[in-house]
Amino acid sequence: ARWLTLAACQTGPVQRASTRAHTVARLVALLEQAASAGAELAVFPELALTTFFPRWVLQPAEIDALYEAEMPGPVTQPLYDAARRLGIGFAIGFAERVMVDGKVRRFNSMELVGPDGQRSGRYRKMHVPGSTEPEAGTTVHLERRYFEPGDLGFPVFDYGGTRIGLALCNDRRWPETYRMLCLAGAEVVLIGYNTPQMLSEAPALAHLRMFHNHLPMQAGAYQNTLWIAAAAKAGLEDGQALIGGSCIVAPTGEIAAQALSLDDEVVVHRADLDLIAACQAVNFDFARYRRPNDYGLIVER
Ligand code: CDT
Repeated sequence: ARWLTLAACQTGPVQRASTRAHTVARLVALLEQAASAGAELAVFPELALTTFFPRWVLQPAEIDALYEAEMPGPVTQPLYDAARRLGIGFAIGFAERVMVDGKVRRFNSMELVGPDGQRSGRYRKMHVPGSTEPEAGTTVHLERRYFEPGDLGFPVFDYGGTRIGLALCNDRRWPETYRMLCLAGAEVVLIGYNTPQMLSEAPALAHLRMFHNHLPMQAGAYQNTLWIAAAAKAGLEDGQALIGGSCIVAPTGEIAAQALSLDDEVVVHRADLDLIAACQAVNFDFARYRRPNDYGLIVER
C-alpha cells in the first residue's frame, strides 16, 4: 500500500499591518503542528504571506512591498529551515515579482518545497479572476491589475515518488484544471485560496459560498481520481470576510477532513494513494473509455 499523510494548514486573516516575520512565525507553528500529527506534506493558502491586497487600488509606491522578489528571501527562510528540520514538505502561495529581460513581471504563484527545504516546483495561477479597474456594482477584486495569467501551464512534480499538482483559488472552480493535472499524472493536488464570503454582484449566492467551494473540489477529485488538500486564508481580513472550509478530499469525492474554525488550524489525513487505482478501476479507466477525438470543442471555443 502507498500512503501520504497530507495537511491543509489554514490561516486566519493576515492583516496588512502584520509584519512578514510575524506571519512566517505563524506558518512555522502550523508546519510544526502538521509534522507532529504525522503529516509528510502541507499546503498553505494563496498569498499566504500578505493580506489579499487585490481588494484595493494601491499607489505604485505601495505595491512592491507586497511581493516576494526571491523565495526564499531573508524573512521567509525560517519556513524552509523548518521544513528541513521537521522533514516535511510544503506548498505556499505568494505574490511573485521577477525581472525578465529587464522587465518586471508579476504572478500569483505557488512554490512546492521538499522535506530537504529545497524548492521542487513552481506554479503560476492560470485562471486570474476579477478586473484591472474597479467595476460598478461588483466587489473590488483586482487580481488582473496585479498579476499576469500564469505562463507555466499545469506542471506536475515528483514528491518522493508521488506526483503533485498545484492550483490557486479560482483555478479550483474550473474542470480543466483538474483534468490537465490528472492527464499529466497528478495523484495529489494542493490548492490555496482566498474567497470573499460576500460578492456585491451576487448577494443571492452568499449562502452558497461554502457549497461552491467544496462542490468543484469534490467533483474534481472524483472525476479525476485525485486526492486534494486545500487551505483557505479565512476570517475577517482588513475588513473583508473570507470563507474557511479548508479540507482534504478523497478520490471518492468525500471530504476526509475539514477545518472548523476561521483561524490558524491544521487538518490532517493519511491519504491512501491506492484509492486512486480503485476509483479508476470502477469508472475512470481513462485510456479505455475517454473520447478525446470528440472533445475538440473544449479547446476550440
Ligand atoms: N483569489 C481568488 O481567486 N478568489 C476568487 C474570487 C473571485 S471574485 C471575483 C474565487 O474564485 O474564490
